[in-house]
Amino acid sequence: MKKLTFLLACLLLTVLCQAQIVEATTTGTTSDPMSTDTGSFLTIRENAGQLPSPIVTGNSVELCLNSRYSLHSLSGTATDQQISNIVWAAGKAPFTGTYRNIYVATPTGTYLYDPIGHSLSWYSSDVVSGGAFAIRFERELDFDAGVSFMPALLASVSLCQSTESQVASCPKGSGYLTTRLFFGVQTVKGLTPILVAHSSVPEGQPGWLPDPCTTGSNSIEVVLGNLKYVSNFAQTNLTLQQISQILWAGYGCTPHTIGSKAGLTVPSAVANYYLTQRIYLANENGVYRYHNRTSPGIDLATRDHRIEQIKPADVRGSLQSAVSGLPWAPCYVILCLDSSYVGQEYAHLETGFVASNMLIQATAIDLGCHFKTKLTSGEQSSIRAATNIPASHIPQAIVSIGPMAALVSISAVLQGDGRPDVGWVVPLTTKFFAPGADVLNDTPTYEFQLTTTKSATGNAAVCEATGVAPGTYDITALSEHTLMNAKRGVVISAPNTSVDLGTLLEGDSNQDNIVNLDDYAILSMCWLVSKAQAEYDDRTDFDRNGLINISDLCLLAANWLRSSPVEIPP
Ligand SMILES: [Ca+2]
Ligand SMILES: [Ca+2]
Repeated sequence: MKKLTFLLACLLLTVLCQAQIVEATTTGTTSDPMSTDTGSFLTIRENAGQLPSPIVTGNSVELCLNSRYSLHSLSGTATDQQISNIVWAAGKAPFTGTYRNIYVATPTGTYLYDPIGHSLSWYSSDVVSGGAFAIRFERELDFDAGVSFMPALLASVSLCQSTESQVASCPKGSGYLTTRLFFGVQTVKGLTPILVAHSSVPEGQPGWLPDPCTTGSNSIEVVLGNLKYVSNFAQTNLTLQQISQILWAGYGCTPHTIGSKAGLTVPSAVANYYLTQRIYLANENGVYRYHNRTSPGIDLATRDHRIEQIKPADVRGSLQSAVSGLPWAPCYVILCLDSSYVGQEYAHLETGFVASNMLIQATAIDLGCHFKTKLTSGEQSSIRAATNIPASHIPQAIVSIGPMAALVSISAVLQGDGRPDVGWVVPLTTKFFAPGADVLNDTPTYEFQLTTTKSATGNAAVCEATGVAPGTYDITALSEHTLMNAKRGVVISAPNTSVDLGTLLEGDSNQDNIVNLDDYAILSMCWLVSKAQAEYDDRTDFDRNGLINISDLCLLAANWLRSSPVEIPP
């Protein structure tokens, strides 16, 4: 059953947004957030377990992160809509182990959640105790449960409309069958954009991080519905603002307090904060330790937001080659646990919380994210050796972050009615420039030496360019003995974009960017010569049919005095 569920869940990952998000009312708020319908669980069962579609609250990822906190005494009754949004979010987390089953314990019994159908099915007569409902996870990795907890927690925060009778939460339950995430419906603190994670380092000084954003223009349900869990990244380094945002989302300070301790974007069992000083970042400038407490960095009553360089060298290549399955990325975050906490369930859960928040935040600011878990002891040693991370800090996961790379499908029409099938297999030089480029002289951002094939429709030569950072480009295409086409202001977005680069004009035998008498001279030297003959010059066999004849002359004549770049309209 677990395997079947896992297979079904894997299918889910290939189908985006099976459970359609529906827009809330025009005010952008929940449709019935104050429902006092005490028969909600009966409604679920009578409707064969189908949950209502999740609603869009309009609250941003950053606002929810900043407002999250745990309430430990939980009570109340949840509506179907509240359960729907929260369990739907849990089901959106990417898998990091071999299986994951999500259960919902309610006052009437425990149900198995089906993320594909967004429905609950009867599982057992175990009822929730100490809250309105609870989510239970069966999984291979504690890290994986942490990854799935966090979207549910943030979705619950986002359901807040007032400070009364809203969803509150607390992860707990070690020693039970599985770790559980409890929810109540009661008085909460509400949403707050007040930023408390300021850097103690003066602006511009080493270690300074700019203030992260706590508002954002996204809606968290939209972000969760389309998490950018990817492994292809563009080779574009992150800005310090992006790094600041990711680190804050993962383990940054928020306004709430737990006793004398300052709270974070993630919950922590008994406010232990297992990852304090255990989060490292590797980018093009070196390796850094993240600090969310003021120097020396261990006083949990303090708040900070800064990085400390521990190695001034780019170790990304070393990491990527040392760790199996680690994608190339412009930025790696290495989540470590103290050796004394390795194997401790809550510590591993917390590692998953941090990774999950980074994924959610990355998605919200249009970056992709990937998790590498199950590091071998050899890989852990290699990571420490490459980074200068202390020996007692044991790497548990690497979070890869960067702009998503796009695969660009390029098509171009080739001239010549008599062109044989093999004549559609041609070399194609494609360049991507910053908009407004002098495409004959400027240095491109990307250059690809590609070979085309004949399209399925038979009327174009097609090829693919990979690893392009999303953005707007001027794109050129050039083949042997053609002029160069240029298409301006092409918007490339991940994961896939198709670009039609028009018809490549034949006739530029000598590749001097104009079709003129010099090209005609080359053609005339081998007039009516075929491929078997010594005089054959493939530079002037424009239609690639193995014979230089009237067809080639007509192409040259048709493009007479045309020159590169040939501007292709958008
Ligand atoms: Ca020429
Ligand atoms: Ca020919």
